[in-house]
Amino acid sequence: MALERTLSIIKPDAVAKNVIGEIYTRFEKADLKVVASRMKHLSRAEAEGFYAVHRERPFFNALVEFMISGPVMIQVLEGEGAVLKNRELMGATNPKEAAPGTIRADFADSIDANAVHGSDSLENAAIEIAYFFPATDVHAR
Ligand code: RTP
Ligand code: MG
Repeated sequence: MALERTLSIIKPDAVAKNVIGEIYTRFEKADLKVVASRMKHLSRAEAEGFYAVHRERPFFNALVEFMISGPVMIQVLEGEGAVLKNRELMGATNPKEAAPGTIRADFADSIDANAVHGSDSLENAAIEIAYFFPATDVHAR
């Protein structure tokens, strides 16, 4: 499997619950390295741009409102098969359907407040990483 990078966001609900460290520990135990990170309170325009693929979906406004409700922790994760590995660590979008032991099963409250975002493909990972980080702020190690 190839070395990949993926974009992860710890959403406002999980930041408010003070579980940034617990979630980072899961990345580390899965051999994913944090190669960039930044806490940020997204503007409405930033959140709308980030989730632009969902603009026509019925949940778009609720999603944007939630994502700007407090600061988020944004990171680039690097590792073998990082995109799929991070999605597996996250669990299903709806925490009620997330497998036991996944981040969403353990920390998420609802399909809206679901603790984490992760890129869903290598192609989207590159787009999402560039959305938040200039190349000089991502550190190979
Ligand atoms: P994310 O992009 O945040 O990592 O989540 P995801 O890939 O698992 O899910 P996605 O389909 O990309 O949806 C983005 C976020 O929109 C909310 N959502 N609500 N009510 C609904 O049916 C519904 N579907 C999606 C979720 O908060 C999801 O994380
Ligand atoms: Mg998604």
